Amino acid sequence: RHKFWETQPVGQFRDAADTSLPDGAIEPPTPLSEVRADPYPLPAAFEWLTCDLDDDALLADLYSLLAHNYVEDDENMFRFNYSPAFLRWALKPPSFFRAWHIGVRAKESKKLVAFISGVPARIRARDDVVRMAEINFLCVHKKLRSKRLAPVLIREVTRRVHQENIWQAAYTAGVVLPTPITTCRYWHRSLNPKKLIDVGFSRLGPRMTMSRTVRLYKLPDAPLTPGFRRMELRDVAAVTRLLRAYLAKFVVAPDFDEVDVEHWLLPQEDVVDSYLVESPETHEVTDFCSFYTLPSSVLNNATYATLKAAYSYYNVSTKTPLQQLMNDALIVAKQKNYDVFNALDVMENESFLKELKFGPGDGQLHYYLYNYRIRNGIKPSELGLVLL
Ligand code: MYA
Ligand code: JJ1
Repeated sequence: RHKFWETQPVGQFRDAADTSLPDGAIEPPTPLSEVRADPYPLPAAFEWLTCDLDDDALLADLYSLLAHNYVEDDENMFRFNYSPAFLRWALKPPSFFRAWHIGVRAKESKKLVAFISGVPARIRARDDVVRMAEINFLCVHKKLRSKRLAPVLIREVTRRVHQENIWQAAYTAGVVLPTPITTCRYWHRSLNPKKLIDVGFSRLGPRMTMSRTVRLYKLPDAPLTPGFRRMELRDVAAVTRLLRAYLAKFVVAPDFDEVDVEHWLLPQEDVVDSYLVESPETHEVTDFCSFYTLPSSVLNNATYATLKAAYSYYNVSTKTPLQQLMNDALIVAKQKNYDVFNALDVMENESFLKELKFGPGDGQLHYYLYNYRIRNGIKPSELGLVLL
């Protein structure tokens, strides 16, 4: 059934019932001298290209490949449209490896036709902090689909990760592969319901008019919690303490230090936004919320070309109730002209989704680990990891 995935060190569907297999690495590391030294062969018309994302022309080519060929919804109405600035942020975290930004181009035209990337991360599974690669942005041009290029890209990124003495990876996909550690649902909170309905992202509910719908999703003009403000560089230490304490509660979560927090959570316009609550009395940072910006192209609509979507990222509440904190996140997103606020049912998100008028989407997101078994998997609420 899975000619490629059956050959890989991932949980196999046939082992699902076997409770004797232990948690942890599925196969041991091999000596670095045994890691294949040269790139896997590509079909003759193509060549590997290690991408320099500081090169604006190359970044524009990657942006364009993804804007035209990356992930769509099940009815092909929308396609993710990651911005160049977002791609640079996502692919150049602290200690990134340039060799893990892997393109394939046509030898003759030099056109970029496929891509896969990894970035390094420390991810904790139960009490085991593991150096991993986070694999993302796997993309093959629409004209080159179903030619078994994806397995070559995956083997090549695996080889380059192994060369750094890293033997595990984390990734997400909309498709079912062997074997998810958990399966999450997307939830959506309308901020601009009229546009969402016009582009076919959502529908007018039964017995609802447009004006009733607009009223239903109305939000205040400014955040309600006293002390709610944008995160700044001076907050990195406090946010790191809050986040580390919170993520410790989950079975699988990133192990963030201050360097990671500065990169992944310090606000960058139209890339990532973070807010916190600073107590007006004690000036203590007690709560934190964040979202990243991922527009989608609207395919085949005469009026609108893109949807501006915010995606819930990491949120921590110790004093402000999570529901109130996320309501303030919705308010700032609305003020910044986002059309929709999306969230997965990870961490404690279930506790606010329905109350804040999120509705379940038609998409699912499956989470995977490579060469790491977690017996029986976990529940979405036990997952403390959000990939971009
Ligand atoms: S998920 C986002 C993936 N991208 C898209 O969905 C964009 C639109 N689609 C495409 O560009 C293509 O359809 C892709 C497949 C490139 C997805 N993850 O070349 P093929 C397997 C893993 O003939 P194509 C993300 O970025 C499929 O089951 N495997 O197919 C995370 C089959 O294998 P098998 C996938 O459609 C990526 C084989 O590929 C996926 O032309 C994590 C068919 O290949 C998928 N999303 O191209 C990658 N889709 O026969 C794994 C299909 O066995 C990382 N397949 O069923 C693993 C860890 C590596 C590092 C390890 C370090 C230690
Ligand atoms: O965005 C998604 N679905 C939308 C649009 C559906 C259009 C028709 N297919 C959706 N809308 C309903 C919203 C409604 C708002 C008011 C309240 C009730 C709900 O459901 C879905 C997620 O739900 N997105 C996708 O399908 C995109 C792909 C998701 C898989 C991503 C794989 C990522 C790989 C990462 O590395």
